[in-house]
Amino acid sequence: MENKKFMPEPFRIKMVEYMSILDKESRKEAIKKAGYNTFLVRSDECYIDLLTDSGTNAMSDRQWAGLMLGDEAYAGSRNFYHLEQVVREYFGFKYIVPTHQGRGAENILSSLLIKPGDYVPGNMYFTTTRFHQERNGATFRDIIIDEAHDPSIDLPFKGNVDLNKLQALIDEVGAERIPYICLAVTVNLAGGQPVSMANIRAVSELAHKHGIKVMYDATRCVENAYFIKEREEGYQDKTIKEIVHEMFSYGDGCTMSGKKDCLTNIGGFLCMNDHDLYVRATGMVVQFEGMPSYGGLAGRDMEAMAIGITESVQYEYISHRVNQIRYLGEKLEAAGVPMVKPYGGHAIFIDARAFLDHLTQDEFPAQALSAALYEFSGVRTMERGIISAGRDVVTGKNHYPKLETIRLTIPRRVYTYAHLDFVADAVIELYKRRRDISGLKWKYEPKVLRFFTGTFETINPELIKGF
Ligand code: PLI
Repeated sequence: MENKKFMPEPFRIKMVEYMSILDKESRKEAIKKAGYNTFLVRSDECYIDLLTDSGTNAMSDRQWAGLMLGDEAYAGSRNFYHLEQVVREYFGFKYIVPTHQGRGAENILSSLLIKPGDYVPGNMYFTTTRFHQERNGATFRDIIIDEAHDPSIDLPFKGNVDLNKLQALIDEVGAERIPYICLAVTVNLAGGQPVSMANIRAVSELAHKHGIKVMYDATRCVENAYFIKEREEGYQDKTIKEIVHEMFSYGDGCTMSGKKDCLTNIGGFLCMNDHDLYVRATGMVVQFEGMPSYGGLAGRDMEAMAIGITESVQYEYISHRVNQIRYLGEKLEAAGVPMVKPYGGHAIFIDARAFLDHLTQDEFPAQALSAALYEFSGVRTMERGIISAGRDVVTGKNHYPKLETIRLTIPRRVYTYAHLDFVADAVIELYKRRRDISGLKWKYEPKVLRFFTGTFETINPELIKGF
């Protein structure tokens, strides 16, 4: 029985949180009031909330118990030393600087390593990560394999770096203008796609040959390790902990959003092996986050993060997590819903361009689909397409990403297979009515990270005709 394809949740429920179920008219009003931006819908107006897996994790009884062990001293909290010990043991980096969340670490790393005119290559952009790189004067260069931009290509390691692209950049601008490579494991915007250990090793070799640092975006590193165990020759008998440790052994440091794979609701950190960089990072953290022994976090949050890391590498936890995504993906695929393949580690990405093939990219198909799914069912998702991609900082023109998707992001340990059945039914029903969905146009376009707070109007009189 323990070999069933979809084993039930590997936890039982000790505390419950009731969800809101709004009627159709209230949902229509809510999404209109939010300017057709699901980021601006109130949490109480959502039924199943798949906006993000960031900070939405359910903590375990052990983590809640850990909160009571919070040492809220301004300096030298014992929870910091616990976190430091766990990160050293599991990630293998020498130094750790806690931050309030991932972008706090990105801010410090980018400010310390980038000079104006530099280039930062990465395996696809992430919104906040690229923002900090550009804010410090760097140009981001996408060096992911071409296949990652095609939703239909099914490859085991679609997050891999194209080494020729990396070499070409080094030849073009010179290694001295590339302070580091940002290597994301997994790649969020490619659909949660993993990087193979062989590719990590090869990137590290090439980068280090030219004196370029390898800094991981470790946000979803446990999910990456799970895919390596499942898909890469030679790793089947290794533990997730061993694989995570090996992945990081090839690099120089990382930024981490603890709100994802550390199984907490807040927190992050920056790691490095270089002592000088660590000293400079502590100089920055005191300016922007707090003492190097808390970095914007309460002691209890650091404790929860330390415990969360140890739980995240448990096989029962991570295999269930990835299988939940797969379960939802298989249901949608059976109904012909177009999706990014293969299914990633944290979310299903629906191909909004194919779903709403009557709209052009300038009519914001992903934004419209995300709004329509909310209106139709109360399920909240996130646009990951032209709105998230923003404008070129130099020309001011829109980026036109090949991937125009909505992300159905599964929070960790929060929803059950029964919830996913509801989500699948909602998407499949909406797919039958896809031609009724209107495109959108801007009402207010913010200058920075516009997807968070931008608002829209429908092009047709109704978002979903006749609904
Ligand atoms: O949200 P932060 O500041 O803790 O982390 C920023 C961040 C960095 N890298 C990656 C790959 C992320 O996915 C990420 C945040 N992601 C969010 C908020 C998400 O919804 O995917």
